[in-house]
Amino acid sequence: MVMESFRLDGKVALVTGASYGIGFAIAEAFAEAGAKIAFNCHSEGNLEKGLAAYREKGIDAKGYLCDVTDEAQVADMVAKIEQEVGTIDILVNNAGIIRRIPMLEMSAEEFRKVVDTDLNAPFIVSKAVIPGMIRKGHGKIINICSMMSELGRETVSAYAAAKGGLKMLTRNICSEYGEYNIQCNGIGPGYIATPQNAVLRETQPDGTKHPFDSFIVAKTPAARWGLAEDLMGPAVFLASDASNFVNGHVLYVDGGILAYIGKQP
Ligand code: NAP
Ligand code: GCO
Repeated sequence: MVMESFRLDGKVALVTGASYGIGFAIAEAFAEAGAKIAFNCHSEGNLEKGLAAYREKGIDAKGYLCDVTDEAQVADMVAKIEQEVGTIDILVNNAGIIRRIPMLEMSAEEFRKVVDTDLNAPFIVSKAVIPGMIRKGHGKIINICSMMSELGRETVSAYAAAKGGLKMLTRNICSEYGEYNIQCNGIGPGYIATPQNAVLRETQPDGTKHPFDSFIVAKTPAARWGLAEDLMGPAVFLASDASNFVNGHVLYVDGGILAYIGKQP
């Protein structure tokens, strides 16, 4: 019954930063596979918008205001989810930020803020959720990594350092908790068209495409930006029993970027 192993019926999933964007698409896919959805963000306005968006999709998601970098808020959120939805079976550490600043112009505070959100927070949230997974005898943690878990580029030093660290945190959670039937894997999206990179896709004043837009299309064998929907199937796979012997792996969903030197100009 291999197709049954991809179902998430009866499972409780927490997707952080999921009022829109990649997190929302992953949570939508989990709901379609049968999971109960909890999500958070850290702005009241986006929480209401997110709840409305889930309702529009017919999903009874529970939303929580929580800054994932704040241990007390995370502990409070997890406790509320356990009371209101159930003990968490699936965690997606999706919440994240990026600051595109040349390193010599970036303050240590700005660097710390990115690392705090993109690396320290997945540690904090995973630490809050793993005890419940151990009690239940199973768990799935999916860390949303990046091309920058493998590659650098100008202006994203903090983000690349954090996402590289997140790849290794993924492997370490696998190593430390695999014996409790907890699988921790990463998804490494390529360039996915979301608000996070809208600035890199803006049409230029002369009506031409943003140079970065053309650059990414030339670097991607699929010759297109990814869509959040492209991550739905891989996320369901890594959240389901179909991946119970997959652990410590980062699944790159990038249209082939990491395999490709790029189209000749
Ligand atoms: P996005 O559109 O910028 O959404 C980010 C989400 O994270 C928002 O819901 C935001 O909530 C939430 N968030 C940020 N800081 C938070 C905090 N301290 N506490 C709680 N929530 C917080 O980003 P995205 O493109 O969907 O990306 C989602 C994840 O995928 C990120 O980890 C990103 O690094 C990663 N990723 C993105 C791409 C891409 O091309 N888009 C590719 C690879 C990896 P608010 O709305 O309340 O601010
Ligand atoms: C950037 C982009 C990337 C994507 C993603 C690629 O400025 O290069 O925002 O960092 O967000 O991480 O996988």
